[in-house]
Amino acid sequence: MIYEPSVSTPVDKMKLSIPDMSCGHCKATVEKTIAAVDPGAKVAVDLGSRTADITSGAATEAILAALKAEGYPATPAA
Ligand SMILES: [Cu+2]
Repeated sequence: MIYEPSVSTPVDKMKLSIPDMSCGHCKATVEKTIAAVDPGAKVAVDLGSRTADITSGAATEAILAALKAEGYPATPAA
């Protein structure tokens, strides 16, 4: 049986490269910023590779704009 979660908004997975993220404080700021855009977003920050895996119904552009405003310019990572 195929499990199909029922969601009211389209949810996308995205991976972002956030090169200016270097410590736990940055990680917290990035998580807080993304939560401000989409409180339901799931965020997994990897400080080692300076990337974040995000599952969110928010537009990628909205998240990128919010991160840039907080001082963490990000780009979609492959
Ligand atoms: Cu930091």
